[in-house]
Amino acid sequence: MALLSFERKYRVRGGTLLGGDLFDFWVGPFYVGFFGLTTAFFSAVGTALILYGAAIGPTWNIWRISIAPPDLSYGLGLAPLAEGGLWQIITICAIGAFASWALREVEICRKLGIGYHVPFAFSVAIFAYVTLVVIRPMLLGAWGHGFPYGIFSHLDWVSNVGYQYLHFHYNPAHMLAVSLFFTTTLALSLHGGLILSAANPGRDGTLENKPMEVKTPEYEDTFFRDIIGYSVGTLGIHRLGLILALNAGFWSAVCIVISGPLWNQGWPQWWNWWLDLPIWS
Ligand code: 07D
Ligand code: 07D
Ligand code: U10
Repeated sequence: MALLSFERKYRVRGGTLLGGDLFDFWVGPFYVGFFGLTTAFFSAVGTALILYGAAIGPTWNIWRISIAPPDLSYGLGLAPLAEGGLWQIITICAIGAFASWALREVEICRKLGIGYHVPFAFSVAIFAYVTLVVIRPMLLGAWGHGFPYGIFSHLDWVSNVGYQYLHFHYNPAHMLAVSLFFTTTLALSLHGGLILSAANPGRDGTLENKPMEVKTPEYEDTFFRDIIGYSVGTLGIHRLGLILALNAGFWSAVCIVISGPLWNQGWPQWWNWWLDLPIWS
């Protein structure tokens, strides 16, 4: 079914979580819904506050604009706007916008009668962000442990926090997260490569040089059986890809939330448990 005729069939009322029929309409290609309005609201307020923060700040250089969280001395209290209060309100707007976006995805899934896999996956990214700016700062007792909102300044934060634990690569959950990110790109490149090789197998190499036929999943399975002895299957690779990617985000959240709340020495020292095993003595 062509996209436009499918949209005519699909663009009917229903499936909303909140607001009933009131916001159940589209603007151009975008489904609106109650959560579309809340997304627009939180994004507009958050962006306006970032612009205001830039206006009262020292630079309009896009790389260097930065909205910093409050000083550690404010603890978990509220700070004046120019001293981290903006960061606090922007954080609320960001969480409001991300959560609204996820719920708008849920409403669209309900309308289409498909599973909630995509909003679930986005929720893992939101969880990583909330871990950085809410959960870990609360466990450490100060909003000042959140990262600043700026392109270069957030990189400075990552580097500084990394060196605060001497060598962040020795964080075992960071190792797991990094390996999962690498595995995710490996899996996507294998999958993208395999699908294109079967869907667009090229020309037959004869004088006529005719395009060859699209190959079936049996060919895809056989390629991996021949090369590594096993094929995870055409549905399986999507399950695997999702599980790898979600775990990359999840273990990232774990690696930062344990840095400080659970372990406050350098990460290399954590490995002393190995040297301390009783079997060596
Ligand atoms: C391609 C989808 C499109 C999204 C894009 C991002 C903004 C920010 C705001 C001027 C894959 C849009 C950007 C809306 C503009 C202001 C105030 C997604 C795609 C194109 N980072 N990070 C980037 C964010 C954190 C780290 C780039 C966000 C943590 C490192 C972009 C968050 C840590 C590097 C960016 C966030 C961290 C980057 C490209 C939130 C650990 C880079 C992102 C909300 C996770 C890279 C200059 C990208 C870079 C980079 C955005 C959080 C580390 C500016 C929105 C604190 C080491 N980050 N980041 O392609 O070039 O994502 O930086 O948590 O090297 Mg970051
Ligand atoms: C938080 C983004 C959430 C985004 C959301 C959506 C918009 C809308 C609109 C485009 C989690 C935002 C949307 C704004 C945009 C439009 C229209 C994703 C988030 C909700 N590290 N490290 C990680 C590596 C080192 C350090 C994670 C590698 C050094 C610290 C990942 C290397 C030191 C932290 C990772 C490396 C160090 C991390 C990041 C290599 C520094 C974290 C991914 C090869 C000296 C962070 C939860 C992530 C973390 C993190 C990878 C090196 C420090 C596993 C590959 C040794 C302090 N590092 N790292 O989390 O775990 O994404 O955050 O050297 O805090 Mg690291
Ligand atoms: C996949 C796939 C697959 C496909 C696919 C894909 C995965 C096999 C079949 C998809 C993949 C791709 C297309 C590849 C490329 C994608 C990426 C690399 C990922 C990254 C994506 C991007 C960088 C693009 C990001 C773009 C976005 C998010 C769009 C931006 C949208 C907007 C700005 C509008 C958002 C809509 C909202 C908020 C809801 C509706 C609102 C409006 C329409 C605006 C109007 C507003 C109102 C009516 C409300 C009024 C405002 C209010 C109340 C607030 C006012 C407040 C004030 C204070 C002013 O597997 O299959 O193919 O394709």
